Amino acid sequence: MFSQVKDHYASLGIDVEQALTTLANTPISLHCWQGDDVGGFETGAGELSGGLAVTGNHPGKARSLDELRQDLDQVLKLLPGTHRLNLHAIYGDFQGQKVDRDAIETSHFQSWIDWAKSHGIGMDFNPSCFSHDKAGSGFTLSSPDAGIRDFWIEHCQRARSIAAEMGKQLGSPAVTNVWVPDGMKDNPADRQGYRQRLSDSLDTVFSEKLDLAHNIDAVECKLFGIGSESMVVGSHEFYMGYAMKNQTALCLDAGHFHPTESIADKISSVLMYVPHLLLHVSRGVRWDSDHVVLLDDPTQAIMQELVRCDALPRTSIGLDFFDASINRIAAWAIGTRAAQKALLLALLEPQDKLRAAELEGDYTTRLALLEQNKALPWSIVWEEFCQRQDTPGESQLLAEIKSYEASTLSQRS
Ligand code: RNT
Ligand code: ZN
Repeated sequence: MFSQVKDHYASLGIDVEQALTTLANTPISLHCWQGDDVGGFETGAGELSGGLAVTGNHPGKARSLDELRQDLDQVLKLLPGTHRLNLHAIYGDFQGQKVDRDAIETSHFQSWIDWAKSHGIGMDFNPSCFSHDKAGSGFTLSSPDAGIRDFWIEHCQRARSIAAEMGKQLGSPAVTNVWVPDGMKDNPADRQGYRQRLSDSLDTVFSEKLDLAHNIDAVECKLFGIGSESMVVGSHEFYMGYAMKNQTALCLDAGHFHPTESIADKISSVLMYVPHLLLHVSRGVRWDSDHVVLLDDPTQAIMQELVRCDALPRTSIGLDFFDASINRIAAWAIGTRAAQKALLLALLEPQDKLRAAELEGDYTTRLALLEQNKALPWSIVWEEFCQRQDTPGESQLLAEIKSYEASTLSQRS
């Protein structure tokens, strides 16, 4: 069956083997925070804040580092290809000690680095500028209080050094993504003051030059959050300007724009001026930015742009969603696989023909080819990919998840 399908694609000018090789070589960075509802493992951890909210109480949430690793092991078995782990600073191995954010060190993350090494995967990292007393006012790096700013600057600087050490030990640069929740519920009187302070703080955070072979800095914007409806200091314009000026990577989160605004259209523009792109593949629904990724039109559009712009070598693909109303392993696996399926579909487009038709002004052919492509038997190619990678196909996925739920998740109470 597969070989017939492959021949059919070949007759349309599409190289299936090439697509599968690219797919296998494109890691997705798994966000650790889907496993425990963005809780983390700090000793005496406080409430989730910074406008982040997780709803649902499906049983089986990881309560410890060991449980989270156990879950990640399971998720990796459900995913074809080789992936990465995207860790937040609050997920350190703190061994029951109270380690404040301005005191984190590589030693607190060494067991994660070892874990990643044993799996042969890379890591990415994030300072955690939320769920903390010193973020209680809603401001961190842009706070009018110099003491608060300095605290978070120290945290972010340490996060970069830890990430560089991860990258060095694992032989693959860690992308360190700075996202801060800073913003205002109601109309500010001095937007510019906040933005100037954020810019100055970031300059200090990034002042130490790190080897790009070990660490890549990224900054993430947001349109609004719960409690920051009127202004987010780190808006799209702010960070696009900052990333261009300072040549950092820019993070685009699919859920951080107006509901009809697509990040797909931004990729070709942004990559003209910034060296690297980080994606938080996510799904916005009305005011929420973090639903489980689906094989839907926005996700396909993102992957199409990455392929059509030949942007994969300069893009890190991460995920960002958290759903506690369903089995968390299922959320991870289904969301990641949806992103991979969207990428596969994009890799199976007849690019040359589409471009030729477009350049000739033959938009009829362009439209017809795109529609025809949707009806091609791509799912056979996906099943072949899963089989070659020794991972469950679509029809086996749920049974695997249910069996892990019965054997492991349901034992956690
Ligand atoms: C929040 C940002 C950010 C966080 C994670 C936990 O709106 O999207 O990326 O979701 O860092
Ligand atoms: Zn995000």
